[in-house]
Amino acid sequence: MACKFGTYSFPQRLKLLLIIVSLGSILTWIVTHNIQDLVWEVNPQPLEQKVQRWTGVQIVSTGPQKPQPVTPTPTSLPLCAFLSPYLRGATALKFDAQLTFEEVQKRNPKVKEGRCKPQECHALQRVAILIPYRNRERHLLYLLEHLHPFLQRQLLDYGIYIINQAGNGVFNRAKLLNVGFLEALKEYPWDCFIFHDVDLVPENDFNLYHCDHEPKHLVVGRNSTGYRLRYKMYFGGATAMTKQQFTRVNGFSNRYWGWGGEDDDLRIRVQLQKMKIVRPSLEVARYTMTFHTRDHGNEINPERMALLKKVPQVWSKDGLNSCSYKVLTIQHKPLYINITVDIGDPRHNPEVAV
Ligand code: UD2
Ligand code: MN
Repeated sequence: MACKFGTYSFPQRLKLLLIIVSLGSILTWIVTHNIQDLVWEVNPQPLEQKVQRWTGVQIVSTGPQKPQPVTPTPTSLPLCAFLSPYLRGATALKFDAQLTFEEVQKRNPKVKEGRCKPQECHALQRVAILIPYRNRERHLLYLLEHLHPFLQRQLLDYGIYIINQAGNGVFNRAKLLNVGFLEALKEYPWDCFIFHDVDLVPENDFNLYHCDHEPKHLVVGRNSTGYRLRYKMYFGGATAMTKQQFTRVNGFSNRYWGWGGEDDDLRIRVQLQKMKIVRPSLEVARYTMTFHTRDHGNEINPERMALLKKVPQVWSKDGLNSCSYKVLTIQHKPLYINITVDIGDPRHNPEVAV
């Protein structure tokens, strides 16, 4: 029997209309939202379960997982997926001796003045990569070559900062990173900071350059140490901390001039605040360190063991709140932001007197 709309009574027609309108709104809602993200927001799964489910790669972390800090969502774009669909996993790294900065620029047309963000979705975090630097041009080129595509595949809103120590005085990696943190925040409200050596190239893009609910150590293994963790409490090379986590520990100490100790000092600060260090699994947290010998001006710091003993007494007076420096130039180059800074020297430095 044919069913004509005209044969229904007025209340029946009204009911039918209501049902059609509700079904329509449900359909529109489903189409306009990224279901995967909604599932993640409402019912956050541990990272290791998500990675395993999507890729079969297992991530083990030493601490419990919680949802990431998320930047405010504009209405026009959906949130990016926590695990981007563009990730490739382990990649064989090649270092081409003929490579130039211009070539890397050509391969990364979306990068402008060292920054890039996804156009299709709203990034989960705003991430500043801070690289302490002096006179390592080739290492910088290789890092940029690999890091720009890596970070774009992870769908991050990111910027790469080089904090270049002016002059030939003793190198101070930690103080440069404090300067990078303070200066980068003057430009943009970054959520997350990655403190990154210039010579370490990540081999697997499942090593997410996101910050976690606890400070995260990104380098579990590297080629030069047979891909083994150097020691249980090791916190060097590349670490990720939110703005809040880094501020809570008062940043790095400014007092480590020359090689060594500053990474252990930061770890002690983290422990004093009862924070835990989390790490991705060895399978993904792998790096290639481009070969180098010890640089002039970065000789082993003989004071480092004595300094490490004093961390509980001095951390609150020595750090971000006592970091004195003079910015000489800030250049927005195509592939990175270069901050050249005079950080003084160990003899004429107020921090030393703590
Ligand atoms: C280890 C740590 C590093 C740091 C250092 C001790 C790893 C993978 N790395 O690195 O995080 O704790 O020991 O201070 O464990 N740099 C320059 N120019 C210089 C000197 C240093 O750019 O003249 C920068 C550069 O970013 C370099 C970083 O400082 O990667 C660390 O110096 P390094 O590479 O000489 O020390 P390394 O490999 O022993
Ligand atoms: Mn190195």
